Amino acid sequence: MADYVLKICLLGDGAVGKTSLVYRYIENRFSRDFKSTLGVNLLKKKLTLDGDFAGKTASVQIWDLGGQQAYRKLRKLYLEGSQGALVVFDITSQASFDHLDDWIGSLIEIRGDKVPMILIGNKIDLEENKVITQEQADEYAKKYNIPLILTSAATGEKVEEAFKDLIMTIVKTI
Ligand code: G3D
Ligand code: MG
Repeated sequence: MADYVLKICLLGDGAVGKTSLVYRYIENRFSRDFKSTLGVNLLKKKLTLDGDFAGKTASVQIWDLGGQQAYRKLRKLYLEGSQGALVVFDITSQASFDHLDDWIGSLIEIRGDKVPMILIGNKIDLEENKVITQEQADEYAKKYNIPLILTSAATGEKVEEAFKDLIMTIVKTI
């Protein structure tokens, strides 16, 4: 039995890379052959914590929701009981950045404004197609007072850190 049993979720538009990030974190692989998530994917990861929590174990349930509008009705169910979220946009997609308010708003509405969140700018390997600058992302993160982490599910850059940061933030609030 783990010392902590947590439930976290991934939020953000379709195609920002949510499923790829989860897959990278859990399997440490990247696959282009995924089907886009239809309903909700439920995955589990067990890990050993460090820092002040060294030696403690956590079992983390990761909820990965299809981002499409059709699943909006599922949002409430999905967000209830979430102890924290990775809120993901794609640095090559203006729309995914513009919709962050909507995702964060839904989460805050259900879980309150103290719910741990990390803003993720994914696909940093696609630097040449970047449309959202680091400054824009930083400014947005400051508005909600949440950390920003730039990741690539393709190369694996900062993916483990992103999940770990969220998990540690949650554990510290328990
Ligand atoms: P979603 O779960 O948020 O809907 P997916 O997003 O994980 O299904 O990813 C959507 C597309 O983006 C996929 O490509 C996937 O391979 C790609 N992708 C995800 N993360 C990254 C990344 O960090 N870098 C790059 N270059 N691509 C990424 P396809 O072509 O299958 O639509
Ligand atoms: Mg998906």
